[in-house]
Amino acid sequence: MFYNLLYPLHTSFSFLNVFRYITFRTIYAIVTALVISFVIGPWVTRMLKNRQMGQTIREDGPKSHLSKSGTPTMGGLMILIAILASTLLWADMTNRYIWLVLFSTTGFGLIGFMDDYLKCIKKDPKGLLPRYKFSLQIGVALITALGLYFSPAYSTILSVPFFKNVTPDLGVFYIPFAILVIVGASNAVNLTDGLDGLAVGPVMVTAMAYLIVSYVSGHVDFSQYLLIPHIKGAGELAVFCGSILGASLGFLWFNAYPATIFMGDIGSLPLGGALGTVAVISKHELLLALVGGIFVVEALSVIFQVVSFKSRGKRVFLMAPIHHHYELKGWKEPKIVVRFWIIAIILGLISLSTLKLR
Ligand code: 57M
Repeated sequence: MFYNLLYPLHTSFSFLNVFRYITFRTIYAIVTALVISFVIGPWVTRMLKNRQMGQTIREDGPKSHLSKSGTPTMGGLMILIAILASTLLWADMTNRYIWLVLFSTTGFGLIGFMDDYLKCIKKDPKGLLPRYKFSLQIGVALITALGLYFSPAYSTILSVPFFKNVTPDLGVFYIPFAILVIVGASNAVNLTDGLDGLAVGPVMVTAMAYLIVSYVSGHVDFSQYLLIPHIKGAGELAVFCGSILGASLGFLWFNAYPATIFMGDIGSLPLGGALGTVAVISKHELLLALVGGIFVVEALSVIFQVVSFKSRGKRVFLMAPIHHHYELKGWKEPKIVVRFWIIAIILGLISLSTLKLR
């Protein structure tokens, strides 16, 4: 909004020219989202506590979690407010991709809210039934994918990490593929969100990586130099990724072990959906599986566990998702979380190297 309101005045006030730069606006989007999270964090926590939006802890999980009972959940509300406000302030609001990603983030946020509302306010332990949750997720992702598919000059060609000459064109099948990436990312982040700070750390690493990817994809010279697809207008997504980064960092202040707030589905579903949408728009869809490798491993651990238990009657892990396996092996929660972050950072660095290694 600042870009749309202030930049046009640069002919009279030359210092306003600075609003033209995506780098400048991205840095301030990070700072704005961070400050919003810090400022509203205590208020959101108090409000959720007063309304008794406390987490009920399952008895069959690791016993160390029982002491977390009553921790306010739905802290994702502060993440969402910070991301949306900061993006609205700093992004170019005439950019189509910004509206698409805001739509998908808000859509997944509403689905998460419905689930949390049923669980925490209506005290229905099942929450939103999986078939409804999944159908709504597919609906939001479908609208996002169609919005992209019908964007002018949008390409349905995939870029494959490490292989610049492998460029399959999915044509109309790009739509289900995009849905798979967006819905998959949303659910994988949700499954990862089971220890203090566990999901938000890799979310920040992924947002940082896509901040860089979308900036270079949207830049004519950088994209040509790196031989990556040039997506006109995708650079603005750096501002959005900056908002995710700032909002998540602010949330981590409260969610760090021992957490005083959990994000709930209202946080995990939109964060994953947003990252999936950015990956699709910036045409680095497959890279998400590498940079978000922690989310992939968490989701795969559940799939292997369920398939193995159903087919052989045996478990692969002591408990799935995999972070519970390490808890039951006796690792302390902060150790698991920090080690998963270290892996996420390494994966983030490897992912960025694929921009050059082709
Ligand atoms: C959400 N949510 C946490 C919190 C958070 C199919 C099955 C594998 C699904 C899976 C599941 O339900 N996953 C999705 C995981 C829950 O956290 C809440 O949920 C929000 C995210 N949606 O924001 O509001 C608990 O996680 C802990 N937590 C923290 N710190 C945080 O910052 O400590 C969360 C955030 C919280 C808190 O204890 O209560 C969750 O784990 O429920 N189900 C499971 O993960 C269950 N696994 C399982 O049943 N495995 C089976 C099969 C089906 C694969 C097996 O291995 O045999 C475990 N979940 C729990 N207890 N709680 C089982 C035991």
